Amino acid sequence: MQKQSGLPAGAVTRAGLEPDSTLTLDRRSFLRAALAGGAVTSTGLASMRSAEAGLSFPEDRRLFGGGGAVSRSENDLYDCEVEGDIPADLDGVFYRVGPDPQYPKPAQYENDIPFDGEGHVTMFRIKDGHVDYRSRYVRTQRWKAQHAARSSLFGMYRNPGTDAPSVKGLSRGTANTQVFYHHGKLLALKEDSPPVAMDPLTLETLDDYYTFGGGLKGETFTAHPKIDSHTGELIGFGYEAKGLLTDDVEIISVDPKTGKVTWSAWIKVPYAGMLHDFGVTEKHIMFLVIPMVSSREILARNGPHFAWDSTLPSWLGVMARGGDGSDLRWFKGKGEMATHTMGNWSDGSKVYFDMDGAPTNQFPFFPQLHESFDPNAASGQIRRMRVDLSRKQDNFEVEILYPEVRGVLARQDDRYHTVHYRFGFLQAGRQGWAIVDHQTQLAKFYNPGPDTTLAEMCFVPRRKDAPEGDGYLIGIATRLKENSRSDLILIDAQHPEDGVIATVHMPYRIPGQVHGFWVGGSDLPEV
Ligand code: V55
Ligand code: FE
Repeated sequence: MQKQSGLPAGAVTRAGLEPDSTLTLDRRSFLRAALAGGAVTSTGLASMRSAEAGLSFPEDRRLFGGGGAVSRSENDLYDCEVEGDIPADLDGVFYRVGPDPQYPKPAQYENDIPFDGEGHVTMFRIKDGHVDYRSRYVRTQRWKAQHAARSSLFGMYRNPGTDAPSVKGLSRGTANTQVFYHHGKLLALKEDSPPVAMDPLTLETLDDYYTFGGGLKGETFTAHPKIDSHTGELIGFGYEAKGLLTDDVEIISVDPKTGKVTWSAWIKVPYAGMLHDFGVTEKHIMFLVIPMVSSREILARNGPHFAWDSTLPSWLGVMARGGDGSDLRWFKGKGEMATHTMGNWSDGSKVYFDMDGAPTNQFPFFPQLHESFDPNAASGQIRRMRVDLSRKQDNFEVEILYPEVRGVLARQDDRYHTVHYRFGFLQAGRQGWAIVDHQTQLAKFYNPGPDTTLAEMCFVPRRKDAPEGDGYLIGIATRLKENSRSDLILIDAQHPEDGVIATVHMPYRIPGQVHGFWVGGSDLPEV
């Protein structure tokens, strides 16, 4: 029954552990986020905020900032404690970033959502079996203004109408979603604003409004750029790129040596919906527009930027790379959710686009316009979208892969962003980290046990030229029975069931994470 995999017999575990697994953030932080949006009166919220009253966050800090709670502490830890053996030839940096609220919000915005905290970057430099840790807030324009004022000045998530008048004209970007390394710069990203460039070794902020030397013309840039698997170019885009609520999308390619923009195009989307991630193949660019929408009316409620409108369809757009976007075609689909690209490729006129997603909204803190949030329908699965550009086709097709694997935050071996790929990775809630193999069509898991939650993992190639999927998964484990202390763990991506190879034992809880990124040592600048 076991299919030929080239892997040792018995190394494969079938999926099928827990059908109802977790959602995008862990369920507890979701519940707290939901609570924070309701009429909470008992948790000290009434006593927080305002400079003259002294600085005070909500009593339960997890109400604020989601799964990562509030850290605010920038640390250096030279030569971390390591249990087990870090492979002697493992050389690189594991970067991660997440929202870490700098100041409590004023009373009228205390139900702001976890996605709005200020970006706090952490890095683990791994070399010769040693690990050095560093964390720094990104010095965004927003961070600097609030630092000087010693208070929150920006209101609700991506709703500038809620800001203090004094910050008009400053970038609202929090740089809290992903860190990405290209042309020698560490880019801290939030999709409502341009990148913030940081020094990859010191984490010093170098440019709080980085436009690739003026090549990025729009006002926004995605948290999920891609690397061309052949040329090393970065391909990225920005939505609402001509300003709040605009239906304009800018797409750019960036040279890996010079950092200059080598190609750009502008397109229009069917409606202003969340475009969190996208697809780039050798030949095509794909956008999935989902009914997570914004509008003047939604913003006028002084809530977060987005709301879920179940009456709208989804639209999959496919265009050629390198052109002017005039060939863009839109294919219609059910109004469903998809957040992160696992992988994608073009095969002649056919394009394949794998994302994690669900039949409905997966973010309970974004209001729904027509019905209440359904946590069961929000459980994530891997969805393969398909169109054949040679056909007269109006709709795109969707297939659910590995239906028993439930999770979010899909990743792959980052060396395969634009080409046919074999291995995908998923943060699969109580199932642990899932590794899916599209060749054998089997899933394997690393399950840390009941007292630990796992953040998103990154794939680390065993060597720069190792075959696809041959390497490690690296990421943060949160020890729930140890006051949520953090460990960095390393497992073999082909043998997750063997357990951890090495644990970097942190003496405290480190800042929360949305996404992480691995950079090999030979790609880093010389010290
Ligand atoms: C996402 C995360 C964001 C955001 C928009 O995971 C979408 C999806 C951490 O911020 O602003
Ligand atoms: Fe993301």
